Amino acid sequence: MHTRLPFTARLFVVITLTVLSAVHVVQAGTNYPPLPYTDNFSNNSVTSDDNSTTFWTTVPNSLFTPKQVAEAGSNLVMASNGVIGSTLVGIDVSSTFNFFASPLAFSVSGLNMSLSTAPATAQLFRFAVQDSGSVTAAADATSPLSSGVDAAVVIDITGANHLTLNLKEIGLAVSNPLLSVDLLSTPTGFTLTLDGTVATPTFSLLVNEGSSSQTFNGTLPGLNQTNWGAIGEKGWSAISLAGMNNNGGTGTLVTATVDSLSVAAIPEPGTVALLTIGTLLGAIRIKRGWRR
Ligand SMILES: [Ca+2]
Ligand SMILES: [Ca+2]
Repeated sequence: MHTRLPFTARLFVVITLTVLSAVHVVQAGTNYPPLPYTDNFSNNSVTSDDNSTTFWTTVPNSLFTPKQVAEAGSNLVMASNGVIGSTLVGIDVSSTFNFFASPLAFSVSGLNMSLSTAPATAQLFRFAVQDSGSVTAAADATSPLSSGVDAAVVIDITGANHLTLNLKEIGLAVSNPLLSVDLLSTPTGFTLTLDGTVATPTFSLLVNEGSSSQTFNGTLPGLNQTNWGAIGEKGWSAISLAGMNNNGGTGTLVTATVDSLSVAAIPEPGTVALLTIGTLLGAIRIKRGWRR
């Protein structure tokens, strides 16, 4: 036999469910931003992007001098005297940052650590594409795989021009680092292209070094969308950027500045082929026109 709950009890249930669903909405990822996306860090507010959308947060949430995450002169400035570092990270994951749905190119320009007082080997800039927001990709500078998020592709660049790429995903054993190289000269930025649309996901990393550049290609073996992020948000990502002082000594500071961050979808090969054919046909027409 069913007993009907008193009105106050039913009201309580309805209110509880409403609150719970509201909490769920708050925690859900975002469909912002549309691609291509660029933040030039030029509005003097670290938590809002150039579109005046509150998109970023910092880790630690409250920063005390000398730690800082700030915007100055249209640059993102991250300073830290410790291994935990100073991080700028997306508040939550974005559905448009899903490299399992379409290959994506993540670009950082204007990277500069020359203002650091820590030794070059202790200077660390960390960039990550990760499966949750408001947390670091990894807990500290000493290990790109320690705690932090469950899944991430992490790029570490030191002031001594050493670059590593690490992959972590819950339940996945990876032979990290997947890439470890001494760059030819000081990097000024890079474009990391991730493609999770293929059976074995791939990365391509173009590193700009002033007048020259280097490209590195590889695979992300075992990386799987089903292990990337929460239910209903599989494959959605947040981005983090951090300046870290990897045991540079008391009183020394790492200052990493970045001019801009952008994310763009890579056209499918078919689209590229069509565009190329279109360009060729156009060129042929122009040439014929000249002959007349
Ligand atoms: Ca800028
Ligand atoms: Ca801003």
